[in-house]
Amino acid sequence: MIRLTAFRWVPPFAAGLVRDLRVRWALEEAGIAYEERLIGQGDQDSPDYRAMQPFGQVPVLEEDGLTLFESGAILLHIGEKSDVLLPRDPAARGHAIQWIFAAINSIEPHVQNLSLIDLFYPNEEWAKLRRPGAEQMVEKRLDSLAGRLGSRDYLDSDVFTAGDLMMTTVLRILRHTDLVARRPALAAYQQRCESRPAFQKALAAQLAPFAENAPTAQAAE
Ligand SMILES: N[C@@H](CCC(=O)N[C@@H](CS)C(=O)NCC(=O)O)C(=O)O
Repeated sequence: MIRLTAFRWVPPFAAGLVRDLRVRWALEEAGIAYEERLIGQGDQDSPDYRAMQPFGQVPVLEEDGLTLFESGAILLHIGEKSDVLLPRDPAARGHAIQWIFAAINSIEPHVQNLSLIDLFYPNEEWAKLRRPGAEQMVEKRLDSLAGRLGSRDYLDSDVFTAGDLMMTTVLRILRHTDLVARRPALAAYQQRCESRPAFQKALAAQLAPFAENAPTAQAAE
């Protein structure tokens, strides 16, 4: 059975955004059962874990002796098992893969940059100076994305693919802003993708251990 490594607990600002969500969602869309291995901060630097994930991050997928890190690579791997994620038609498949890369390569770096400034360094002088430019870059990318989406339901056609899955998880990182909400077509698109039962199951599965393992006030002292 597939084993997915995820965090046992993260602070609320990260809950629902951790990148194993993409993998859980893909597995749910593909109808593939999995078990989870939950790790804590101390585990990230262990030699055993670094052998699987050189950067000490999540997610990691293990399947029949294969170990994979990088959510994009994992999504492509799962996509091979599911026509829902990667359509059989070569052009549609190519486009789905194209949108996965667009999400993680053309949009996520800017979104992540803004999120780091806002969530980790909000009071730093350099961050206050950098933020307007960082936000402008995100706006530019979102405008282009909204322009391309137009009145379509999904990025490439009227059918959901792994490209939409990845793009939705990237847009979610902006939830502390109104940048998506200010673009109604994008907001509706995100909502459309998130209303899929597979997403709802994946999100609930990521959040469940966080609730169970939340540090108590006493332990946090
Ligand atoms: N490019 C990697 C990024 C993975 C990543 O950023 N994981 C975060 C959680 S969303 C993490 O493990 N952060 C902890 C750390 O970097 O120490 C992927 O897509 O899998």
